[in-house]
Amino acid sequence: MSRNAVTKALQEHNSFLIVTHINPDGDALGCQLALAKVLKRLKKTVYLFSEDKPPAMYDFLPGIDKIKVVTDETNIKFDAAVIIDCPSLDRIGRASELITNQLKVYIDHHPGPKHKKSINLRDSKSSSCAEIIYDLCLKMNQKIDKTIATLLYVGIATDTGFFRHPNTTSASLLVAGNLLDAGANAHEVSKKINQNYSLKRMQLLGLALKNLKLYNNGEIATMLVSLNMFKKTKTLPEDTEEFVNFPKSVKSVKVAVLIREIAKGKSKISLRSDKAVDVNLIAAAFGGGGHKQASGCVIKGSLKYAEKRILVQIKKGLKK
Ligand SMILES: [Mn+2]
Repeated sequence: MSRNAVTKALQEHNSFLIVTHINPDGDALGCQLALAKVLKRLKKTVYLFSEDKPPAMYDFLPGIDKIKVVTDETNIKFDAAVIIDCPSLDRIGRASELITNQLKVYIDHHPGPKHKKSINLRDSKSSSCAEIIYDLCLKMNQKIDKTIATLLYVGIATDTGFFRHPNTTSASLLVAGNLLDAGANAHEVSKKINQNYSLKRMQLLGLALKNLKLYNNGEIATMLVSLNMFKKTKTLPEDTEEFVNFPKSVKSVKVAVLIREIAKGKSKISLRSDKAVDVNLIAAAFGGGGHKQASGCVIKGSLKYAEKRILVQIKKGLKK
């Protein structure tokens, strides 16, 4: 039902703002760019904005330079806003200032609310938004060319942790297979995303691994990254992407926690779990969110304070 509503809205409007969440990931960026390409084929005007500059590891995505960061000078006119990969406008940062009374189309695979006076395409069975955009392309009879195939493949591959996370389904593998047939190159994508560590990033990982700690009989693992470590290794918070997989790799661990000091007294937390614990609920207790097995939040306070608070909440979750 809502898939039809979305394709109708895409066909009937002439100009679009396509936005996604702060700290965009492979799914967010891949979908933004793939949908933009389809809309441009249909002779629509498309604006792409992001709160944050896309991480450098995604520089290889075709068209990535078309995604602009919102500034005070940003002044655009459009008929409809497509909000991808996030449940609400408070996750898109300043791009929300650009949206006034235009139609809003939400395309997402996270659990979230049904927004009034908007089109809501929310499909939490899909591994990624890329899987949903793939469907929309077929519905609109849009050819999946090599560029679109690559962009959507990046979305599915990164959101499923390269087909390892619990959201990997036969449907996501089938779509990924079709994308390879359409010209995406699995090896190239994996190489560009997974084997792109700089020496300084490896050194940061070394420092972080040194303080990996286990709690609750080994069921919880935490890894802390301080401002000082960033400074010592000349790295940025974006250099910790995927670090949380290391504590998650310890055999006994059910919940892995990466805590990064992003400013003095401000700690950013990434949570990963196996099926035993819903980390979306844990993150929500601190105003964050995400999925059952992957979520995040920010806690005001030092690394140690944030660790203490999150451990209490996780232990509660493990008891359930
Ligand atoms: Mn996603």
